[in-house]
Amino acid sequence: MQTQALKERIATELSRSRSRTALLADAVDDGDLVKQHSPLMSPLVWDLAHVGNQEELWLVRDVGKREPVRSDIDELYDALRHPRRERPKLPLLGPVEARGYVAEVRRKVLDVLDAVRLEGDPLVDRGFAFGMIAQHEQQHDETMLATHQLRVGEPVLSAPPPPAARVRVAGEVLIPAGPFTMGTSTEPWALDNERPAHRVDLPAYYIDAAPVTNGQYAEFIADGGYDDPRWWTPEGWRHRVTAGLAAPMHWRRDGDRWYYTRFGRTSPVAPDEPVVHVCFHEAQAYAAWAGKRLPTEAEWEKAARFDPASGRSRRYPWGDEDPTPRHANLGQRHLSPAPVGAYPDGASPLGVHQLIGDVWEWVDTDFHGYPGFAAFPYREYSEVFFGTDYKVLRGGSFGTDPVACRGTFRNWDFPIRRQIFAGFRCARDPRPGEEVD
Ligand code: AVJ
Ligand code: FE
Repeated sequence: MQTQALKERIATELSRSRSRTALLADAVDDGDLVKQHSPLMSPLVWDLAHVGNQEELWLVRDVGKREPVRSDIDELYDALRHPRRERPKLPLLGPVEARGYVAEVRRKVLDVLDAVRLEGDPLVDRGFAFGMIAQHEQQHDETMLATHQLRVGEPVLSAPPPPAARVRVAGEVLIPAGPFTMGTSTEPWALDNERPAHRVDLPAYYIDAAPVTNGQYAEFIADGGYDDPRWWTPEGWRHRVTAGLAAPMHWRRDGDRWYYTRFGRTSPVAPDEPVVHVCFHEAQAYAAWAGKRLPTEAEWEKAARFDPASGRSRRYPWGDEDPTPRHANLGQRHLSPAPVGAYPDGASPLGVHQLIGDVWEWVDTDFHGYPGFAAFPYREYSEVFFGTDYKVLRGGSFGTDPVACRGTFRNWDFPIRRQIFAGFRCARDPRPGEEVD
């Protein structure tokens, strides 16, 4: 991309992320902005100043070599120093100060962007650090949206409903055996954990054509799935018992009907929407009950990116084109997942639907670096989380912005977490005698 076009794209991405941050922050009054709505989440005003602080650290100081705006507050907004539950007790910037701070940082960043050469140094080559910061802000915007979902009170957010189903999608898709390229070494704004591209050879497997729906999940509940340890791993069952899990988060039963509350509005659970707000253990138990399993991360990515016609891995299930509203339910345009079948134009060549958008999908893989992983530009983005504590999630949700969502993008969380916009789909090995080639 020409320098000027790239700089314009960066400016657009930075301003889009800031509009969303402002919308999510301004939707509540100052009392709600500084208060903690759940021990799992930061006060919204922490996220607000934290995105400004990260922007200052990387773009004002590191890339721009400018004087700090406020070096005295770095410590307060260092996520690894203070767990979320403790953040409301910190001497945080108040609403007026936080808004003033992020605006001042942004003015300087636009000045830096004007002057910078976007090549040479890998930190700025093809605009990487700016893309990283735009994505970082959008990631926090999804976190802020999750905080809104946990907030109690009158609804303050609204959006048009997602599109209706346009095609019937059901059953499973066979992904043929063979190698594919996982990860990327070329996508300019891909983060360190998505790199490098490497070959992975997989045996044939089946994967669900769509995420598991509320209707399907309700059958698991009705069949006593939450009361039968056979479906759960020992760790999952322990958690199911101690946490008293009985249905997805935000579901409530009234007689024989299920209701959920989303962003302050209660309605009957829509049977054809992907289930959301389940933890890894619930996903794993459902899959076992259904006679299947969760896909591995490699299986998910092959289903999403492998093009059987060319043998190549593409950026998205539909090809290399950036996501548009035609392809996927992304970007907080709607405040819920769309029904299964709503995005035929976003399907993969083999007919796997809604891999991108709607709900994050739990996969049965711990968060690790790919072969040849190198932390860049800081260990604290990914590397410090590698190990067996975190499970990977793929594909983004209705709350994820397109700039922070790719066929290679990797999210991760503890397997007990449910406040994120997470669902799943199932996979399985071919059965003996089943024709797979
Ligand atoms: C990739 C969503 C797990 O929110 O914890 C934000 C992204 N990293 N600030 C998170 C992130 C630093 C991260 N996740
Ligand atoms: Fe952050």
